[in-house]
Parts: sequence; structure tokens; C-alpha cells
Amino acid sequence: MTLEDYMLRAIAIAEPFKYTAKPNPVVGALLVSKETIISEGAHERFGENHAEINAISKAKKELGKSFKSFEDLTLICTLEPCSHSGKTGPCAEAIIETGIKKVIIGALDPNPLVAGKGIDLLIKNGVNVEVGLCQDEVKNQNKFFFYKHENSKPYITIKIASSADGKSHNLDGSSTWITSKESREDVQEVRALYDAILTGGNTVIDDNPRMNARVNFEVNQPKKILLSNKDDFNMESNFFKNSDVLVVKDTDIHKVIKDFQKLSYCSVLIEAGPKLVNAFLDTGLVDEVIEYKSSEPLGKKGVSWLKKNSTIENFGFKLESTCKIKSDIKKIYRK
Ligand code: AOF
Ligand code: ZN
Repeated sequence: MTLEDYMLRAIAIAEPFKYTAKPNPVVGALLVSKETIISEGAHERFGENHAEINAISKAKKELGKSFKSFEDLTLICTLEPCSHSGKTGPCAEAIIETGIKKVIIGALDPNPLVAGKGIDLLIKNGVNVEVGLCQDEVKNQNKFFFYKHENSKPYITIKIASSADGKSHNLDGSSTWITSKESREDVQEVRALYDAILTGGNTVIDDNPRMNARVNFEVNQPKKILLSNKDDFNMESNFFKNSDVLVVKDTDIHKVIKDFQKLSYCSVLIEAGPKLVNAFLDTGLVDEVIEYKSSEPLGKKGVSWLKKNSTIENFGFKLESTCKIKSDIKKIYRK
């Protein structure tokens, strides 16, 4: 196997944890002796051991069996080993303590707590470090994490369900499912990928949504954000059940987005009504729109998502992909 094969393997073992490590990045690490993989580790869950620590502790059990000394091993890790004491100790120090002499890294950690300091620590302690192997794949795997640190804001996606004639719901508030059951199941998987879900007061009152990710795999549930200056919410409604809800009263959406930077979220999914959706689109700070479009029109009774003659493209988005879900079409637009 080449070094690149090892790095691709490290990326692959990290992938299954994308729903449980968030808002942390997924990270994979391998300890390799000549042509043999001695151990593998991943950052499996938020708050738990980092990948390098898992790989090192597994290898410790093999010491004297499949290899003689940590000095003979190369550590391959997808992300720069951390230098900070967060929920766990600094990985760079743990690596130095073992005596490992060579570390190959996919990408620098953009988190300002680390950003280059992990590598500096390794080099200062005589470790030979190489950076950049399969960097694009690592960044792509942790798209939201890199985006947040590189743009000082989370990645923001708006999800809408629209009728064939671009409407959101009926004027009289009568509840009709616009899209199919299958599309609504797909939404659950989209929710599972995001760190936070934001909605508005009217949606909470009119639709009584749960706004969690109902999927049949383990997931770190998205945090809930309610953007509303109303005060009289029924705390028994679904949205508040078993959840800490962050209530934001600001009406200046630019400021709301700016303030996201202080929070740990790397991604926010907006599921709200036309008013709030348009307010976010108007800021120009939305990165993606996911539209589930039904083949049925709502007609005159329906409320349009966008202003007359306006399109998602008018906000600077390009249609990136379309796929059919039963009788609906899922469209993904990006900037
Ligand atoms: C590593 N190896 O496997 C991961 C790293 O909250 P904590 O203490 O778990 O720290 C999270 C930060 O650590 C995260 O934002 C990122 O900068 C880095 N993630 N680093 O050495 C790992 N998952
Ligand atoms: Zn670490």
C-alpha cells in the first residue's frame, strides 16, 4: 500500500462517524509499521477520544507483539493533531510521549485553537511531519467544519417544500402535506447532517413541528434555534419537548448570522415560512437551498415562497443537482 492508500483508509474509517462526531470534524488515524497497519482509530463521538488517541491505545496492546517500538511507526492522520486541552488532552503531546518519529497529516486544522500549533509542537520535539496528503478529500469530508473556520460563519442551508406552482401552504392555514412521505423521510436524513436547525415563531405555532432528525441510526441531534420576538409560546409544544432551545429575539438577520460565529455550530438548516426564508435569502449569506417540489399545484389559495416573478436563481444560486423522489423532485441549489 502507498502512503496515499493509507490516508484514504484513514478517511474511510472516519466516515461512519459523521452523524455522531458533529459539530466536531470526523478524523481517522492509522499507525503503520513498514507495510503493516498496526492499529486504526477514529473520533467516534463528540466529547470522546480523538482519533490519534484511539489508534495509540490500540497499538499499545500490540507493543512487543506486532512491533518493537513506537519509534518505528508512522502515524497517518487525516487532520492535524490538536494542541489544546479541550474535552480531551492534546493529541500532539500524546504522540510525542509515545516516541513516534513520523507523522503524515491530511490537512491543517483550521480551528484557531489549533491551526498550526499542533504541527509546531511535533516539529519542536523532533518529529518528522508531512502535511497535505489527500488534503482535498479531507476538506471535502469535513465541508461544514472547514467552511465555518474559513468564512467565520456556519454553512447555511434553506430547506423548502413547494407545490408545482411554487407555493408554501394555504392562506387559510389549512394543513396539507405538499410533498410525499418519501421526501419527508429524506428531510430527516438532511436534518441529521446539520449541527443546528432554525425556525420561526409562526412555524412553531402553526405546524407544531418536532424539528428533530428521526432516522434509524445514531445521531447527535441538531440543536434547535427559534428566531422570534414572540413571548407566549406553549412550552408543551413539540418543538420544546426534550430539547434545549436557543431563543434568538433579534430581528436583524445579518447580526443573527454574525452571532452564529460565537456558537459551536458549523452548519445551520433553516426550515421556516416564506417571510423568514426571504429575510435570510435577502442577506446574501445563504449557501445552499434544498427544494422539494411536488407535481401538484396549490392554486389561488396557496402562499408563494418567492415574490412574483422571482426565482431562486435571482438570489445568485445555480441549480446543482436534481433527483426524483416518488412524484416529487429534489433540487439542490448552491452559490
Ligand atoms: C484531533 N483529533 O480526532 C479530532 C480533532 O472538543 P474537543 O476537545 O474534542 O476538541 C475538538 C476540536 O479538536 C475540533 O474543533 C478540532 O479542532 C479538533 N479535532 N483533533 O487531534 C481528532 N476530532
Ligand atoms: Zn486531538
